Amino acid sequence: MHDPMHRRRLLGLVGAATAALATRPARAVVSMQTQAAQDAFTGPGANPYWNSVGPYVSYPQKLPLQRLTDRPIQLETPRQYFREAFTPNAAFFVRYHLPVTPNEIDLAAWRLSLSGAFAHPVEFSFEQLIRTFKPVTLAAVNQCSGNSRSRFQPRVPGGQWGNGAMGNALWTGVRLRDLLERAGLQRSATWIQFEGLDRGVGADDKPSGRFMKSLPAGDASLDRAVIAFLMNGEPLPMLNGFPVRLVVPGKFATYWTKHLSFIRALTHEDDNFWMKPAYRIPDTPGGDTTPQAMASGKIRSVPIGTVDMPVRSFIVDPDGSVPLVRGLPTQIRGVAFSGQGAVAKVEVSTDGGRSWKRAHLGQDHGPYSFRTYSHAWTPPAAGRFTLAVRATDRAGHVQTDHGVWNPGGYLWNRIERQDVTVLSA
Ligand SMILES: Nc1nc2c(c(=O)[nH]1)N[C@H]1C(S)=C(S)[C@@H](COP(=O)(O)O)O[C@H]1N2
Ligand SMILES: [Mo]
Repeated sequence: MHDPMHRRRLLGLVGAATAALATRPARAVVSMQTQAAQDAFTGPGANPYWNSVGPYVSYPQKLPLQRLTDRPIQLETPRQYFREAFTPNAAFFVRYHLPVTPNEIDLAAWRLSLSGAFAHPVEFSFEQLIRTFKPVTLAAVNQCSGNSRSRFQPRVPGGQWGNGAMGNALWTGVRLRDLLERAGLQRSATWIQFEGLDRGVGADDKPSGRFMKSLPAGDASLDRAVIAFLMNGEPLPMLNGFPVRLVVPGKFATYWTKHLSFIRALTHEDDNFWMKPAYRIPDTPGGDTTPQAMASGKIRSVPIGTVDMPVRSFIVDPDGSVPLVRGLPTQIRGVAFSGQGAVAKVEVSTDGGRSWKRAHLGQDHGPYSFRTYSHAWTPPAAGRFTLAVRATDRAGHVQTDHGVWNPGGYLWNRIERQDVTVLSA
C-alpha cells in the first residue's frame, strides 16, 4: 500500500481542493438445460444465495470481503453493507482483470496524460489536476457488468458473482470534459480511451498486458463523467483506484478506469481485446438472447457501453437468517437504482409477487445513486412467505420476472425474492 507520507501529502492537497468547494466472453454455451431446470434456479420462488460463496478475506484497507479470485483480485461486498445508501470504502467490492496491481503510487511522480487527437497534448500532476479544475461531488453506483452472473441459466463463464459486485459512493473530482477541452479535443477524435496502471497477462490469448476501455467521443455519459480523487470524502482505497479513477454515472463499472493515468483521443474505433470481443452484449432489446440464437452466428454484438445500467432493486432485510414472528411488525428494506433515469417507485410483495404495495423511499441523493426504501410488514400468519421487490425508473422501465440471458452474463435485473419463515408467537 502507498507510503503514509504520500497519504498525508494527498490529504493536504485534497483539503485545499475541497476547501474551494462548498473475462473472457463465452465462446460456447457451457450446458443446455430445460426451461423447468432453469426455473428451479432462477424462476419465481427461487431463492439463490444473495452473495457468492467465496471465503471472507481481508486485503489492505479492506474489511473482510468475499473473495472470488486473488489474481486478478476480485472481492465481493457482503449483503449487510447495503443497508445504507452509501457503501463504506472499506467494504466496497474490488474487480481487476490483470494480476499486477499497484501497491504504492508516488504522487509526486504520478501524471495523468492526455495524448492523441488533441491540439495541445498535456500532462497533469495530481496537484495541477485538483487545483486547475473546479471540483464537483456526485453520488453514483459502480456496478460490475457481471453483477449477479451466478444466476444465469444456462450458466456462463466468468466470475460467478452474487449481488455484491456493486457499491454506491459520493465521488469528488474534476469533470472529464473540462480536461478534454483544456487539451483541445479535435473534431477528428471519435473515441476516448482510458487506461490505468495495472499490468500483466489477462484473459487475452495474446496478452495485451493492459486494460483499456473506450467510449465514443460524443457520448452523453462523457459530459457527466468525473475524474474522482475522493470516495465518500476520503482518498480512494488503493484497490478502488488510488489516486484517481474515472466515474461514468449510469454506465457499467467496466468504464470506471482505476488508477486512471492515460487518456487518448483516438481517430478510429478501439478494437483492443477489452472492447472486442470482451464486454460485448447482443444488439437485441435489453441485450437478451438465447444459446440457440447465439449458436446461429447471426447475433451482432455491441460494446456494453452502448447501454446504461437497467433498473434494479434488492431486499437487504430480512435476509432469511432468523425467523420472523406472527403479529410482530418488521421492516422490509433495501436499495434500488437505475442508470436509465432516477428511481421513481419501489414496490414490495409479501406473497411472492402476486400483489404489490408501494414502499417508502429514503433520501434522494441524485439520479445515479442508490435509493433506500422501506416497507413495514406485520406477518399475518405462521408459515413460509416469499418477499419480492421491484423498482420503476423515471423513464418507465420496471423490473420483471424475466431472467435475461447473454453469453457474457451481463445486465441481470430480474425481480429479487427472499423466502422467510414466520413462527407463531
Ligand atoms: N485499471 C482498471 N480499472 C478498472 C478495471 C481494471 O481491471 N483495471 N476493471 C473495471 C471493472 S470491469 C469493474 S467491475 C470496476 C470495479 O471497480 P472497483 O474495483 O473499484 O469496485 O473497475 C473497472 N475499472
Ligand atoms: Mo466489471
